[in-house]
Amino acid sequence: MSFDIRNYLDKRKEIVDRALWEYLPPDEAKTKLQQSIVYSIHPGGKRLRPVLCLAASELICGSHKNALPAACAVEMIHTYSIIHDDLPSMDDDDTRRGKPANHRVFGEAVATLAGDALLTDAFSLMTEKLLKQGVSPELILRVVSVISEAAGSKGMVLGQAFDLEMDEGEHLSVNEISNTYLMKTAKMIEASVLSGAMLAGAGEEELLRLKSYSEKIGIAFQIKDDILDVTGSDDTAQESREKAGAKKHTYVSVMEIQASKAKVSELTNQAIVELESFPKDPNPLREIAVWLREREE
Ligand code: GRG
Repeated sequence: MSFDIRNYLDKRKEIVDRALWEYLPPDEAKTKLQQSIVYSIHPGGKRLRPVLCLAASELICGSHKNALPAACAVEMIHTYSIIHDDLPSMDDDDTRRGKPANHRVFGEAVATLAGDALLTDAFSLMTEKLLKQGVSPELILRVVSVISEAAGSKGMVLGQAFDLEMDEGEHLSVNEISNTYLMKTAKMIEASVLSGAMLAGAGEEELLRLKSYSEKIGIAFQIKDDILDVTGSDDTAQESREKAGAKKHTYVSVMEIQASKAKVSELTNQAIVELESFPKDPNPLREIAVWLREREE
């Protein structure tokens, strides 16, 4: 019987949603800051990063129990990044996920603080839960190190700084654009997969393969995002076309659509090859890579 990826994604998303609801309960959000946090964390989006974290853990040990706090942490960091990304000093977006952007509802100062809080609380919540679950402090430190490095000035934040240069119309080569995507998007995807695998007891060889898998799907995911911005018919795609105008360099503006689609396929195939040594069949990480290549939103 074929693997039902939609059902798999929905079930894992539900688990993440429930855990985030418990970590950040909306009915306890009394202050403006707390309301701003829950506004962006619930109901959230695809929950791709936490689902990858759970899937990587299941691939290694058959369970996602220890990975769940890390899954919530990467989603909280992702949520911080999109709140800040929408700010007037960054992309200056009015909407996110079909509703007004956080700063449009709570103001710029509170939105900035909500992002700051989500980034910091991600680590305190994760370490507290993992310690309670009996995970060793050494392993927790290793996971903190992987996630913080991916989020910070050598990862996502650096990628955002490169992205601002792309916004200014500075001409970048295709390699520079790919490197921006690696930093801005793939590094957090990589940290999601690696943290899940580490908490499941993966060995060094397995981690190397998963690192390569996630860098490839991460870059492919961002190129696919560019493609959907050009071909998509929803409001977000239209808004992003209008905002980018002719100025912003993206993979698609430099390489054109067909070559960009070919690159997404090539990276997806290479990512899947990295999974060959994992005996599990069906392998949800493989199915997620295919789903990301085929997605229409
Ligand atoms: C420190 C002020 C300050 C800003 C930093 C780090 C940062 C802002 C922004 C990161 C850039 C960023 C948002 C990268 C991710 C790009 C991306 C593909 C976002 C959309 O991810 P999806 O499709 O979103 O997974 P959903 O809505 O499904 O969660």
